[in-house]
Amino acid sequence: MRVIWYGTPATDWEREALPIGNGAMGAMVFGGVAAERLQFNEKTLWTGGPGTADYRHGDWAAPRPDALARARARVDAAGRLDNDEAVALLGEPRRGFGAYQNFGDVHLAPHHGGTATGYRRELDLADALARVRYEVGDTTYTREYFASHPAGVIAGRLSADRPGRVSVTLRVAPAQAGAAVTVEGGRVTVRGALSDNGLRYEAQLRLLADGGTVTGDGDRITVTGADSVRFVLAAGTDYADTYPHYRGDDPGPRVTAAVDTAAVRDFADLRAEHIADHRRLFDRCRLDLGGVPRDVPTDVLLDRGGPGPAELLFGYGRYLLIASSRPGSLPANLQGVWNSSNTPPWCGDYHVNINLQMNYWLAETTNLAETALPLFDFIDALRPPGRVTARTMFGSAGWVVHNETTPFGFTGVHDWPTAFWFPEGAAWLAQHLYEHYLFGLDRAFLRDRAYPVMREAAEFWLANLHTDPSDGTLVASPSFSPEHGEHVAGAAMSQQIIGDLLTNTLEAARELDVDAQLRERLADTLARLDPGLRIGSWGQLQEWKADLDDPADAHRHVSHLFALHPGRRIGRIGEYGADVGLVDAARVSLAARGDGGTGWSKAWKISFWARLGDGDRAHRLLTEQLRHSTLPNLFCDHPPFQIDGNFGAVAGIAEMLLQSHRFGFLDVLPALPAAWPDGAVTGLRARGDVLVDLTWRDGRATELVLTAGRGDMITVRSTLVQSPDVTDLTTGALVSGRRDFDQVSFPTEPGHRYRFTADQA
Ligand code: FUC
Repeated sequence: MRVIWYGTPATDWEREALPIGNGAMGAMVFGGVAAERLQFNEKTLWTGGPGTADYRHGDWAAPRPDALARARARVDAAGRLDNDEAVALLGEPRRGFGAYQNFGDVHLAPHHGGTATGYRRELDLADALARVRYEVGDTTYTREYFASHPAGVIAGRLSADRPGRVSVTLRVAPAQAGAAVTVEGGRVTVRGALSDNGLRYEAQLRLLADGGTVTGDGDRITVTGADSVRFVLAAGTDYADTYPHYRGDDPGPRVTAAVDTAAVRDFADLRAEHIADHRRLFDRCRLDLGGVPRDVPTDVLLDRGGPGPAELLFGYGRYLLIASSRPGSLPANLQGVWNSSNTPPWCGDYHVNINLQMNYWLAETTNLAETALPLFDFIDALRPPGRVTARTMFGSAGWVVHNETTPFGFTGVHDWPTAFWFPEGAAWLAQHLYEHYLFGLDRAFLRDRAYPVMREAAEFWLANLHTDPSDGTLVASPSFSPEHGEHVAGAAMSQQIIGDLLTNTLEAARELDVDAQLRERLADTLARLDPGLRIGSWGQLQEWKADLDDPADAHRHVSHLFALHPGRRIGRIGEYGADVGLVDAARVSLAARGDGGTGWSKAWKISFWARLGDGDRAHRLLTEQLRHSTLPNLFCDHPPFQIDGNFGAVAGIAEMLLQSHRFGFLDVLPALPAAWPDGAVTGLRARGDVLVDLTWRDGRATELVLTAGRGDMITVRSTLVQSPDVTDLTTGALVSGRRDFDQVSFPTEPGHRYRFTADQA
């Protein structure tokens, strides 16, 4: 079952309305009987950046080489820098940062009198359709909405099962002051420029009725006695992701072309094209825990618990990523694409000290690699301003981005003591490009897109690592464990992220056989780098170089476990090279942090426990998230609504079912909880371009089918491994492998499918 549904209309945007989106645009559907509302967004509608009164280009990166040298000297001498002092030395008042904006609302007032019965409001995750259905007297009314990526529009249709029964008044209410609304011949146009930065925007809606009469009056259109009514809506701005001006063409012609092309098409065609486009991505991966009864509304099911809500959350998270991250627009922000406020929490921005990264953790593992392309475009666009910041703030090569950023290339700092200093942002983002390569093995991508980004981020750190006078290791200084503690040298997360970047860059350079000199420098630097992996007095993995960790500390960021997830330095027990001492220390630290936290924090802990092989504890965190950090519409509640937790939970579930952190090594059901004794998953993706379909009964795998994209050696660890022989389904032949306890290694042929079954022995 991949439908979420409710027996009443939504009244609350955050808790109840249902999201649709095509990557660039999003809408929240309320489904009111007498007053329908679709709040809508377009992802580039942002204040801030060039054109903002208090913004001066490059201001965030005022040259202060002295400040950095002084901060480092203070840390060297005293071991720490108080957060307010750090801000006084290194901070800048944030100017022209801006915020993600609301575009407006489409209001529909159906005129049918009478009382509605049999009401149902649903979101079909597989077809990406929002539906509303109810009866008034002898007539059944149906509404259907979708956001088409190929057509670039949001489309809706209101119909009845009896002719001439659809009468409705429609108007579009812009959310921006000064917007001009015009209505002409079934077309509503909203046009304006943001007063903050002059960004031009335009939305157009075209309404068409089958039968009946259509009249325009002031700012509204009224349809009377139609068989059905349909509309298409497009929106855009003159934003472009190009430094330093960030402006492109007037959106008017694009928006006109999108609505005019879509309006003349057969609605059924438009809908079929949309469904096919969505299903091409959505259907690739599917989790079945057998727990979603058809007749229980989603809000009731959420209260009941059991495997059903987890199964829905998995499908919903993948649905949300497809709806909020398609090529051609910005990546998913803190709220994906959905935002009803002009002053959203944290500006609805791109936090790169965990949140933006978490948004994409599921992209590769749940077989939605294309949805990561907007992230890669965004990273590319950050490099030119990031270079300016590296040069002016650090006097160095490379590119850098700090704690949070915007579509206008904000790569500097601000002056909030607990969240301003995080020059590791670029290094962490670069990990996503390398992972995209490890999953898909597209060498051209590695050479042309991933490696240049990685190398330039590595150059920044090669220029900025500092020799710690206390032990001669190379450290980041000052360094700040996200939103926790003081400014020190070599906080664990800084060191682990830098280690990850330098290791990946070295691997990539070797793979591409380029940059021999740089490879030497990387290897030398790695040998001297403090790895940020220390075991402290109570057996914990230390968050800082000094043993400062408090066992009673339940801070939501678990930054020092980066090396466990999403890093791979601390392997799972059984993975080649895993250090048992570090694994145990990670477990001690994680247990001490507890099962609480914000939505995204719980989601991260699902992946951590899965990496530690503790399926029941991972499941406990998932249950905590579903019970206490999930709203009735399944949006993750930080609080408030923040989408990273939705995406992080899906990634965590995938991590419970399959791990492949060591290239070529597949760990099957590494963290299956007792609460999911039976289930099946198809289309999970492993590094090395392998697809995995899996069935389990009574907590044990019963069938495993692998599709090898490339021919290579694969090692599989599973309780299913009983003999060294694997069936090649493509040829029907038995392939002889090498068996080692519960692992078997065997050669694969490109495109072939291989099966393991319980009775294969
Ligand atoms: C980080 C987190 C907060 C919030 C914000 C958007 O700063 O510490 O909890 O998620 O990002």
